Amino acid sequence: MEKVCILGLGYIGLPTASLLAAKGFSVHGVDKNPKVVDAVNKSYPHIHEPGLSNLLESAVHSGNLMASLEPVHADIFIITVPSLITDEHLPDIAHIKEAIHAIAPYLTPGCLIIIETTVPVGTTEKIAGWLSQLRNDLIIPSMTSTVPKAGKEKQVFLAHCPERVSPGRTLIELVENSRVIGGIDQLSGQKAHMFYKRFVCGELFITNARTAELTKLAENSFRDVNIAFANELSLICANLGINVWELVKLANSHPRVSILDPGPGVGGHCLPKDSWFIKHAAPELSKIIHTARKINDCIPNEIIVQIKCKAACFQEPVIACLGLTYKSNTDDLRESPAIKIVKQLLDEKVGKILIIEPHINALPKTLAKHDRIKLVDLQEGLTQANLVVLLVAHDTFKNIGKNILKEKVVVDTRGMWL
Ligand code: SAJ
Repeated sequence: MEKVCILGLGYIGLPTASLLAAKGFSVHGVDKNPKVVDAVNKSYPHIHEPGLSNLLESAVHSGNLMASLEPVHADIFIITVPSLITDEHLPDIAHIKEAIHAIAPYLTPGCLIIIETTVPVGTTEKIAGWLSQLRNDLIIPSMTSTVPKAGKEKQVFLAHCPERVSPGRTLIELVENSRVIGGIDQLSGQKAHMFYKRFVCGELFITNARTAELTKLAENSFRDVNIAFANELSLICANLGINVWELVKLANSHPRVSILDPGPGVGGHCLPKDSWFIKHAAPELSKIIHTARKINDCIPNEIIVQIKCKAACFQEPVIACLGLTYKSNTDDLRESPAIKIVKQLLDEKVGKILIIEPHINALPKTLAKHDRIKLVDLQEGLTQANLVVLLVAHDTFKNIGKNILKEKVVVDTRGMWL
């Protein structure tokens, strides 16, 4: 049975660990948070993902999955710790460096190291450099030179295989999506291909590490740019008195047009960050990508202006904010534009705020410290509010009766009720 050691048991690492254990690999999960380690060993998923609870339970009970604070010797190491950006929008790969330092003592000749985290271009080569320094008894391949025959038995393999899953569909997409495999050298690409072939039914494309790094960044920037286009259209439409949702629907009836949905901004752990990685790598050349990012970043402020304008109609505005997560039908609050909007309304003391978010049990700390905010259920929120703001298109909000909304002033940032 092949041994896999996965570092970072979060939104990607935990579902991947559970899936691999279910496929018969012996999986050792590593996380630096003892609460996460404890939860995994008790087969309690600390994140919400459809199907994960059952899969984790059977993985742990089968004995194929266990977690600890430290890595172990393994045939395959998978890095799924987060990459970040600083407040100045510079790439921060400190967690990856830490993970590489953590696994270094456990590497043995022939093992395969896979980086699934989205990273700036050149990171895999940087990792090869760190590994060469940490383990000069091993041969770490590079993109520019081939491993000499004499060194083959001391060689380890290294590849960047960026995850591509959409939270909420992780377990399906881990198996069904095609993947791009970027070997630091040809043999590393082939080794990684053999591994993914065992549980992925989507197509597997082998390339080099740099191309794989930029491919992943390009995918997310493509989406960011296209959402920015939709968001810019919504600003233009508002200015010209045109309903943007009708406009998008009509334009999309053209066979070669597919405009995405405008919204209250772009959130999640990936899209707001990845365009900055490209901008940082090629500052003078990433003009559209950078402009799009700036447009998406300013959208929450535009929504706040709209809400304040409507709230000004009331002496005592009571604002029901529907949805707080970064996108629909998830409990994921990371980089949520809805949170930014609500926080600003609280800071500016715009009315009393009622939050309706069926996917959470308590408000995040940044909001809970204010006294003019309350987490309520849908019925209470709709009864008490005079202004209703739809921030996230959760399915549960679809069926709110038109007769109820007719009695309220409404800001629908997702075009759900129009
Ligand atoms: N959004 C809009 N309008 C749209 C689509 C999305 O405003 O038409 C907003 C969402 O509300 C959300 C944000 O964009 O705030 C991001 O949502 P998303 O569904 O576009 O993307 P993520 O962040 O959940 O997942 C993305 C995916 N990348 C692509 O679709 C190219 C996923 O496949 C990646 O694996 C993931 O980033 C990642 O981990 O990088």
